[in-house]
Amino acid sequence: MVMTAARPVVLSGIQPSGQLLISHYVGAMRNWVAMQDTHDSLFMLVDLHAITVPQDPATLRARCYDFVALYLAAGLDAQKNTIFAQSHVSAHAELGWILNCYTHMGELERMTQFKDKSTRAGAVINVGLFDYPVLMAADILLYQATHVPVGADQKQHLELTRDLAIRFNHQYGEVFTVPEPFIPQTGARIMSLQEPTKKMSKSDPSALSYIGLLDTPDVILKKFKKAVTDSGSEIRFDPEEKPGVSNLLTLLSIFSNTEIPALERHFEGQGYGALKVQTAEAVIAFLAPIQEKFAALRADEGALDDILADGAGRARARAEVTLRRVYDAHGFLPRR
Ligand code: ATP
Ligand code: LTN
Repeated sequence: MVMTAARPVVLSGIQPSGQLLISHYVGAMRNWVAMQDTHDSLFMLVDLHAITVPQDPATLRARCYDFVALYLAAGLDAQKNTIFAQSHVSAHAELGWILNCYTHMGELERMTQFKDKSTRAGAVINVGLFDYPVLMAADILLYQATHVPVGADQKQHLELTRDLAIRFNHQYGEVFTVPEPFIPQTGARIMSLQEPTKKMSKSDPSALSYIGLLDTPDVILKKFKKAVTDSGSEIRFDPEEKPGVSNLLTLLSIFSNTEIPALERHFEGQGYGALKVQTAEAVIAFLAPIQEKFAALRADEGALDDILADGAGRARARAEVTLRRVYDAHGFLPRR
């Protein structure tokens, strides 16, 4: 029998609480695609997390199909990866409950995402929003993930996941793998096009602040043309002094696959207008084939359901193994 070394396990997900944006692609999905050949990988539609803020059921359902089709269109292969919906695997909610019993209130009170979301004007603060990072820890620990590819904003949640795993293992032995964040060197925090000191985000009330993966070329060009830039006229990468220009340079660098110093030389003597138009053109060209594939995939919801059913079956089998060990560690009676 040939023994093959176990591949590192990668797991990540995005909440279908708004459109998928170029920032999600750059901060997270790009790495998912890059890791699928070398890692044992699971990618989720994090629908249980999405309802920590109010969602309209019909919109959520449609958006979930959009997400799966976009995951595939962006390059994830349903054969190589386990692609599934979090709500299809009940072990997530079950382990989330268990981990609640090991999480301190103060640890959750410190979370910047909770502080941001709970202090927004008109925010309804439910317990789920507070508890969000514990469910995320359950998502990761259930599969013994070694690497979690996310943007910089998720680092604090991953630190909590690691702390919970270490705390649990200390009490019960080596039940969980302690995961590492996998955060890109460039593009880990893409900024809003309207307020370049804030991160680009799908829940931003201004659609001008973000670019959706499904935005049309006209809309993309319009949004980049309206992007807020900085005082002065020089095109130079300097996130402190020139956050708007630096954000555009980061995007252009990633979507045109050109180093930033080369871009700075290219734009010598040119104005902000040229930078905006060329960034828009690079994004439009990059998204065109993804949007074309998306249209074909999205048209067949039955096929997308099949992919999710297959993914959930595989995920469930793996998650159950961890959950049984956790229940057993507590002295719960065996299920016959
Ligand atoms: P919401 O506004 O609903 O909180 P969001 O737009 O901030 O959502 P998330 O669903 O929290 O996005 O994030 C999905 C993934 O994309 C995570 O890995 C996250 O780190 C990454 N990500 C989110 N925003 C950015 C950003 N501005 N730049 C880079 N990566 C990002
Ligand atoms: N909190 C993450 C979404 C998320 C996630 C996960 C990411 C939920 N569970 C597990 C990685 C691994 C966010 O992006 N807002």
